Amino acid sequence: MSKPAIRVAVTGAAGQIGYALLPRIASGQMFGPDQPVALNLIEIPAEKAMAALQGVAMELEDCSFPLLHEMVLTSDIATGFKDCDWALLVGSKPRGPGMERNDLITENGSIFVGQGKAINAHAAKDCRTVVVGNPCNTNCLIAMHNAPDVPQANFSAMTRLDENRAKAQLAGKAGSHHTDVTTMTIWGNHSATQYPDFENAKIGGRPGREAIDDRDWLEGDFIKTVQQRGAAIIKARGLSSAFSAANALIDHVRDLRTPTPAGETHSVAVCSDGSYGVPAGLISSFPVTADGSGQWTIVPDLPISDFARQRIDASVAELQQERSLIEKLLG
Ligand code: NAX
Repeated sequence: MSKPAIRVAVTGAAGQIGYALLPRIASGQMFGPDQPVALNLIEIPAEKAMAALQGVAMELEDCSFPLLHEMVLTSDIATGFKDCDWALLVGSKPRGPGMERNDLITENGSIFVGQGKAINAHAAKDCRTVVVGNPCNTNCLIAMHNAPDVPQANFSAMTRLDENRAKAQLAGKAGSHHTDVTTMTIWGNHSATQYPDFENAKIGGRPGREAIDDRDWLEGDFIKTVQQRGAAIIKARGLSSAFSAANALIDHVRDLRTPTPAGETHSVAVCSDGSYGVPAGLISSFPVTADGSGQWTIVPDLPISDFARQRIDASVAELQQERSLIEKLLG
């Protein structure tokens, strides 16, 4: 007999990332090849967005995915989050002309108040929420605070795309394959202040800085390239990263549900417990392992050099500043 379906709510389902993400969830790449899924697809009520969502649903139907059991299309968040086991919060407003990052933070923040409350009221009791919509760390903080009945450990924000980008850069420089790069941690905020930790990364099992004997590149171009990769893609494509973001979300969810292989870690922005000097309660990216039962742990005791400390502190300071802008949304 087949397993009961996992119900997955996806906001921004008619957007670019949604378009690249949904067929991969429906074909089993996020939850496994024998796990049926039901999709709650959530969009804004605008006629254009709902029409686009209908089109996406038609395409999903036309794929005849064996694992796709049901689709609910809605702009009502109570319906959208009803009984969902996973809430993937992808949708948010893009930055408009003349809009400052701070305006974006406060404008988008209110979306996550409503979504947090709706998850609290309507989702399955053990619902897991992943925030992708930017600024994802702070939006996750807002959603988490507005869902007080859901364990804080069930909330995370996505820095896996940054990890994957960093692995590709290190592998390229070392002349290795990206699968040879392990324990590649992104610390802090999913923003241009994030710190990709080359000192604790391994390439072919060797410390990254031994495999790449070019400290200037590691401290300079490597960090800058990873931090600025999103902007470089927008410049080249005229649109922000989409299928690489969808791919990272597949990796993020799959690796939170699967036991982490010995010696490996994944970058996940989770609620800090004060580890590594990151103030408790901030949603900050850490190296994380999962045990396969839904529990995750921040990897303890990694060495943090003075160089790394300064960069982590700078990114955490940005998270604190973002938090101060939306304090009133935390309920
Ligand atoms: P798009 O503009 O293509 O799509 C966003 C969709 O969200 C639109 O269809 C819009 O109607 C919908 N939407 C807006 N507000 C909503 C709401 N309140 N409820 C439901 N739906 C809503 O953007 P896309 O390229 O798909 O990117 C989505 C988000 O991901 C953006 O905030 C973007 O900045 C963020 N990203 C985050 C990344 C990460 O690594 N964490 C990387 C990729 C991406 O930049």
